Amino acid sequence: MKRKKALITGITGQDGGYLAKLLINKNYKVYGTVRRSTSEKFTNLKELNIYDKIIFCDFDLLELSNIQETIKKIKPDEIYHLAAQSFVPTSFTVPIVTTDINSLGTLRILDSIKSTNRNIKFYQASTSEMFGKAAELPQSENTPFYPRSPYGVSKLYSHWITVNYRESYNLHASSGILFNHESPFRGTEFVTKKITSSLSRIKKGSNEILKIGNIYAKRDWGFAGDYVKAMWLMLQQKNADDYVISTGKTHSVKEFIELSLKYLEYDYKWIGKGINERVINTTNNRTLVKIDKKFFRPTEVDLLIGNSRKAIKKLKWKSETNLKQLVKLMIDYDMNVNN
Ligand code: NAP
Ligand code: G4F
Repeated sequence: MKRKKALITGITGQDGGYLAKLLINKNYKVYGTVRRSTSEKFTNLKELNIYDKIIFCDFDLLELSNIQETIKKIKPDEIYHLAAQSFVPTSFTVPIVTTDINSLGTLRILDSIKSTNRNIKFYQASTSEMFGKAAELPQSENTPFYPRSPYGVSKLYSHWITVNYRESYNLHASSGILFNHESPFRGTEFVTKKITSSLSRIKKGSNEILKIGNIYAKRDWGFAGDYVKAMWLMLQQKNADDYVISTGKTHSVKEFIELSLKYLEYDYKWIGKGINERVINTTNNRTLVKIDKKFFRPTEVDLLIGNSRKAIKKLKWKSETNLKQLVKLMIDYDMNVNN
C-alpha cells in the first residue's frame, strides 16, 4: 500500500516531535518544515530518535510563494499546521509579527491548499487561550470566545478562517482547541518547564532562585504525547470538525510548584503574602521560589478547564496522563540532563 505523506509545520517544536514520532510509527512519510537559524534546534527530534527519519524543508510562514512551492513539491495527503509564535508574553511585545505568523500564516497555507489540491486534509492548532476571560466552566466547543492577548486574538482568526475555508471550499480542515499540554520537550520559558527545570537545577546544586509571576492562575494541563493522538484522529474522520482536547481538571501554578517540590523531596514552607509570597527551603533557610512582577501579564487568563466530551465520544480519544505523572516525566528528564 502507498505510504501516506504528512507535512508538519513547526516540527522543531514540542508537539512537532511527538506528532512526527506517532506518524512515523504509523508508517507515514513525514516531511517537517524548518526555518533557518544559526543555532541547533533538532534536540527534541534527536532525543525522540526520529531525526534521521524526517525529510526537512526550508519554510517560513511569512513567505507565500515558499508555502505554495512546498505544498506543490511534496504533495502531502495531510498537513498538520503547528508552527506559530506560541509564547503569550511575546505576543504583547511583538503583536504584529505574532499576527502575521499566526493568523496570516494559516491563511497562506489554507489558500495554497485551495489553489493546489483541495483533497489535502488540514489540521489547525487552535487553543484554549481563545476562551480567555471564559464565559463558562468548563469550556466546550460551544463556549463563546474572549481572548486576552494578541496571541489569543491571532489564533482566533486562524480558527475562524479554518472554519470558513471548510465551509466555503469544502476543505477537510479541522481545528483542535487544545488546552495546555506539556512534556520534557516543552520550551523553557513556559511555566511548567520553567518550574521543573529550575527546581531540578537547584536540587543538583545551583544557587538560583525560581522567579515566577501569577501563581494563582489555573490551567488544565495534559501531556503532549496524548494530545498529538487527537490531532491524527481528527484527520481520519469522514467529516472535518472542531474539537476541545483537555483533561477536564484544573490546577493553579502554585499547585504545580508544590507537586514539583514534593516529587524532588524538598523540605519547604510557603511564607509571606501577595508579591512577598515565597518558598523557603526549611533545611537551610534559603529562598527557593519568589514572585517577580516582571512575569505578570497586561491581561491574564485566570482559569481554564476543558470539556472534551465531544472528542471522547466521536474520536474515542482520552487523556491518559494525570498531572502527578506529568510532573514525574518532566522532572525525571530534567534531573538527567544538563539544563
Ligand atoms: P512550540 O514548541 O513553540 O513550536 C512552535 C514551532 O513553530 C517551532 O517549530 C517554530 O520553529 C515554528 N515557527 C515559529 N514561527 C515560525 C515561522 N515564522 N515560520 C515557520 N515556523 C515557525 O509550540 P508547541 O507547544 O509545539 O505548540 C504547537 C502549536 O500548538 C502552536 O501553534 C501553538 O500555538 C499551539 N498550541 C499549543 C498548546 C500547548 O499547550 N503546547 C496549546 C494549544 C495550542 P523554530 O524552532 O524556528 O522556533
Ligand atoms: O505556561 P504559560 O506561559 O502558558 P499559557 O500562557 O497558558 O499558554 C500556553 O498554553 C496555551 C493553551 O492555553 C497555548 F495556546 C500557548 O501557545 C502556550 O503553549 O503560562 C501559564 C500560566 C499563565 O497564567 C501565566 O501568567 O502561568 C502563569 N505564570 C506564572 N508565572 C507564568 C509564570 N507563565 C510563564 N510563562 N512564566 C512565569 O514565570
